Amino acid sequence: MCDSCQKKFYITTPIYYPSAKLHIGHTYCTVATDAMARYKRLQGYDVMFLTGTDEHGQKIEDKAREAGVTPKQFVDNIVEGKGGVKDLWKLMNISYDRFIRTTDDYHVEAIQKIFRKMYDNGDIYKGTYRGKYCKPCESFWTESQLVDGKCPDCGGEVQDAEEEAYFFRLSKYADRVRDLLENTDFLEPRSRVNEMINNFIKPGLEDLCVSRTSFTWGIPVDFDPGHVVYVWIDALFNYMTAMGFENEKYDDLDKFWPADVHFVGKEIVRFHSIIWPAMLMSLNLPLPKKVYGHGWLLLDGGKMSKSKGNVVDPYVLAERFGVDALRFFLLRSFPFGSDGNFSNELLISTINTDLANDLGNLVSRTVAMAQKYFGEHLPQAQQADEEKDAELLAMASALRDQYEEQMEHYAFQNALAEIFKVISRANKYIDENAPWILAKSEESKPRLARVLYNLLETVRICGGLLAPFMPDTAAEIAKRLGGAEMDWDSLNRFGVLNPEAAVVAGPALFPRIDMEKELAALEELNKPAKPALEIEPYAEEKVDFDTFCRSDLRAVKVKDCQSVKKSDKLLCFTLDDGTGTDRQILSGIAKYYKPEELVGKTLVAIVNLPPRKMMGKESNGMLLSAVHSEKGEEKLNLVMVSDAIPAGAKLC
Ligand code: ME8
Repeated sequence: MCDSCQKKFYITTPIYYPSAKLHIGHTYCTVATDAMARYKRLQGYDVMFLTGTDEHGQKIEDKAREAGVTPKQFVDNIVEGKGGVKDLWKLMNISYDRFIRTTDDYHVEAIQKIFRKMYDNGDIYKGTYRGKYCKPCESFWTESQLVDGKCPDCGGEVQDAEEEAYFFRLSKYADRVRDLLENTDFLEPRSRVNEMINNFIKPGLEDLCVSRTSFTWGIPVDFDPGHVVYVWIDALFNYMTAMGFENEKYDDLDKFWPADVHFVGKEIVRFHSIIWPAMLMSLNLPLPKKVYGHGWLLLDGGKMSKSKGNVVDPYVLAERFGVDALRFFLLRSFPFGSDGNFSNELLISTINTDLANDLGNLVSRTVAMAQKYFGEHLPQAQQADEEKDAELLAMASALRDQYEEQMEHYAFQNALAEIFKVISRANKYIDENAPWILAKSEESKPRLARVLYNLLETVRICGGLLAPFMPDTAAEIAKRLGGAEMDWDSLNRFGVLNPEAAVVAGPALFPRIDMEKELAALEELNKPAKPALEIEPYAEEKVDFDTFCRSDLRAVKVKDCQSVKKSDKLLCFTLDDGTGTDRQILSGIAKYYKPEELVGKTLVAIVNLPPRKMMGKESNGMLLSAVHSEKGEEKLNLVMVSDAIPAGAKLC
């Protein structure tokens, strides 16, 4: 097929906010997107699957400060570090084609150009922002949008905010956006349209505040330093900058824009179905063809968070149950457009029922019988038996079309249900035809061959259609069927499998899980880890207050820090203690810190100890640190305080 005739499909996930490690709820949307991308590839589409991370904003700036690192170091660690976002997608077999980080240079430059364009065309203007701001959601709200005075998204406290800011003329696009939502299929499922109209459009769309001055970790407005671009503008345009919009890094915009579908969680539908199209309208750009707002995975009826422990850690779940089983569970158990209640019981019972019993048994029994009764190769099968085979053959042959119908509507659960109807039918067909009885006489061997061929063909079709959900399992099934063809065109035809192909038996695809034992093991894992800390005994002797107050504790800033020659223990600090004269302190902490990582930090020193010489250098005080032991190993952390505390401030 020539390049320009090839069917193209561009799909995206939300770009994740790397403020903490991802949980199974985040994994849900990416697995769904991956299944869709693989399905389209299977159909022969040239697919672009984009994912990435949304790395700016006050929350990241705050978290980085708490962690004592720069915002970039903070996000680098969560995105690229061990056990981070990219590692998780690798583990989950996510076949993304491109990964965007909003801190990538090309994106930053493109956003500056985009902001300027909307300023130049009059859709962004300068004004004063007065309203409410929800810090965790990074969202501005008007008084009327609050629910009981709280953030309508997360229910958290909001703060008063007033400052000079840039605004986007969202109100100008209200009618066009309303028309888009009400009169097209732009937003699905339909229930989300009602939410948007009732909650946001009907109360009236106000202009949107699109810059901030109270923090710096964002993309600077290049023509007005001090302002950073509102994180949602920065984030939403990722879908286009990653294709090359306003940058030279990529050149895929003509090929892939407009996107076929953005998959997004329900709480960010507002941004994708109101703000995003309005900004594209402002720039006269084509709109994405669809936004699909999926539901949440809930835990005990509430929103999931990492703080709920290991049960929601995709690493733990994938390790215990396998990546394919986990992927399958997520899309089989919950309708994509609605919320679903996650539980370990449901996970285990889904694996046991669908995968161990139905699919696993069908594959094992079919392959084992083919091998047992005919050695490696099946003889050419005789004609199908009109009466006995008709239903299975009809179901298996029609399966691809029924599956396609569901997949085209992102109804993953229904698509899988169609496959499992055929799998159940095939298991029943084994019982009806009792191959073990047919095997008893030579006369019925041709019929036996037909029965087994029908089963192998059914397994081939089901395996092929399961591939977008469970890629490794599908590959294993193909191998067991002697390298069976599973391309799209072969999946609505019965009779493709070469009976001569050598089937290969193997271990159970999905061993049954002992529910009780597994639940107990998970519960154990989920108990808060016992503190590994071995705490020093507390001092019995009391110190009177005046004695304590005689210790002069001060905030000091590290101007320089060097290793000390011939000492593997000591670091030599040059400190600003607020007096105008540098203070030198030696500290035996070389084992715990690299000198360069301490420069710029605000530490605490006791400064009225008598001077002491070490390795020929004078030390004037002592830096405070916390020492504890963990699993027999001594750990040390310097006491670091907020950089807002000036050098020389007395601590009491
Ligand atoms: O929203 N169940 O990032 P994010 C289902 N950076 N989905 C869930 C979920 C759960 N329990 N918890 C989270 C952002 N999600 C923005 C996106 S796009 C231009 C910018 C989903 O890391 C959530 O609904 O907070 C969202 O779609 C996605 O995870 C990323 O959330």
